[in-house]
Amino acid sequence: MQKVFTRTPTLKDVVTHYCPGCGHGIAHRLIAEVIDELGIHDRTIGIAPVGCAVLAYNYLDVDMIEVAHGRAPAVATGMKRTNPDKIIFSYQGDGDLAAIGTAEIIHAAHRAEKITVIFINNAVFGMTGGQMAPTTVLGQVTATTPQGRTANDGYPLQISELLAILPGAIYVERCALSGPAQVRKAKKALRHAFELQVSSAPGLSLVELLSACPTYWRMTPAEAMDWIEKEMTKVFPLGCLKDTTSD
Ligand SMILES: Cc1ncc(C[n+]2csc(CCOP(=O)(O)OP(=O)(O)O)c2C)c(N)n1
Ligand code: SF4
Ligand SMILES: [Mg+2]
Repeated sequence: MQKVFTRTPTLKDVVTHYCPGCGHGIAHRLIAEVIDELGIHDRTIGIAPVGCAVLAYNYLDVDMIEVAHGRAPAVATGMKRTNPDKIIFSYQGDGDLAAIGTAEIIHAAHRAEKITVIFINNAVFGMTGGQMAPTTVLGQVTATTPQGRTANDGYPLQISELLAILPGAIYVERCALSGPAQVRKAKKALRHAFELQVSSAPGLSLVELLSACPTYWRMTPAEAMDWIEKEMTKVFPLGCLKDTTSD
């Protein structure tokens, strides 16, 4: 019998702790596929975040380290500068990257660090119980905005747009893990981001992935996918915000 589908080797054959319908598992699989397709398994080092993906090193079969909340771009800077032949990626949630770690990501991009950043935007602090994140959309009910977020709580932070204006950010794209067509686009974007680092492109690449958190959105997995496409993309439009490497 001919084998037509198999687990990509960099994705470990283990049960994950993620809730049903969570986007983290999809993101992990895409990253693993890209690493295997590019043949960079032996020289890739990942940085796991503080957040629901804190155990990412249990699922991705590459060298990985865990760093303090939000500090991944600073640690990635040191790793890449001392090991320029390695492929360094950080994996960060919106609480990690767009709240406590805002300074680190902005300055890493500003310094044009040659790293790849994967930014999982699920519009909440998942790990700590679904509190409002900087990316929570107006009207969204969270543990800390029980009546829905208002402008008084701050407007949703569009961090990819902010980063795209920095010369040191050479590639910034926003995709969504909301269905097969969007997942395929997300994989293409992740592949491009890793390829840029493989080719020693002179700056930082970031792929933002709109990602479901059915548990704290209080939705079924199917409703959560729908909500990404109908509501989240109004605030976080999909597409390539910047690619200095394309014609
Ligand atoms: C220095 C520090 N401050 C706060 C926390 C508590 N904390 C743990 S995870 C987290 C937010 C995680 O949210 P996000 O990065 O969006 O990841 P998600 O769980 O949604 O994937 C916070 C505030 C911490 N662990 N360390
Ligand atoms: S709480 Fe949300 S982000 Fe965390 S594992 Fe569950 S669905 Fe995923
Ligand atoms: Mg989050």
